Amino acid sequence: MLTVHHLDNSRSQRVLWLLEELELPYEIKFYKRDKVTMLAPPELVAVHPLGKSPVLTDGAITVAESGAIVEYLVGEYGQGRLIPPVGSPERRRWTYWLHFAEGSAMTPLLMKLIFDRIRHSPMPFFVKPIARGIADKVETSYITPNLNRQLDFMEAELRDRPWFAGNDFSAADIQMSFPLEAASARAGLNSSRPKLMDFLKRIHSRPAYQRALARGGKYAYAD
Ligand SMILES: N[C@@H](CCC(=O)N[C@@H](CS)C(=O)NCC(=O)O)C(=O)O
Repeated sequence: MLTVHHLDNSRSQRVLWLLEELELPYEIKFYKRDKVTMLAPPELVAVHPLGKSPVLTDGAITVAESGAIVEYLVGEYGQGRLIPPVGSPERRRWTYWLHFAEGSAMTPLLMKLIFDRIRHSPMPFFVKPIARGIADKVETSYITPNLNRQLDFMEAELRDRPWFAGNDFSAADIQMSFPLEAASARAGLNSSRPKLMDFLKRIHSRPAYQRALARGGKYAYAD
């Protein structure tokens, strides 16, 4: 049996969605974030040493890291679905976006989350201007320019084709959903980038996405 170790409001929603798209049977083990720190509970460390979600177990096999889980599920159980043929331009793009989502897109988004939290954290009044000054500097010199450049790039890619790998929906789109949902929730992605907004609309209307939401529960793109 495939088991998804699922943390609320997290990237593991993508794994549930992929399983629904592939129409595979699976069970979910639920973990709740700490309400103050937002961190995963220590029970997840028993499943994988990093204690992060998602983790997939398939009998004695444990797979962590969402891109690796996507590759595992599509490779072991996909029967050619949601992945373009080897050697095609679509497959090269599939691999690129699968890695881009966590390897590049999430970096400025996570930094933005952290520096926004620093800005709003309780601290002695005399430290506040210093902390805010540092956060503003990092935001204007690194985070915002990188976020904007990446969003412009993704928008331009979707002007050339409807899905990230090509004409067909694929697991690369599932992997790309999280950074784009996070960007629209808390990093300024809006109707000024219509292709990306339309991508979000199209994925959210997929029946498998809806089924995954119903099984996984509340989802608010936390980190
Ligand atoms: N690159 C990893 C990131 C894993 C990750 O950071 N997961 C978050 C949830 S979205 C998490 O477990 N956060 C809670 C924590 O760090 O304790 C992946 O894609 O699987």
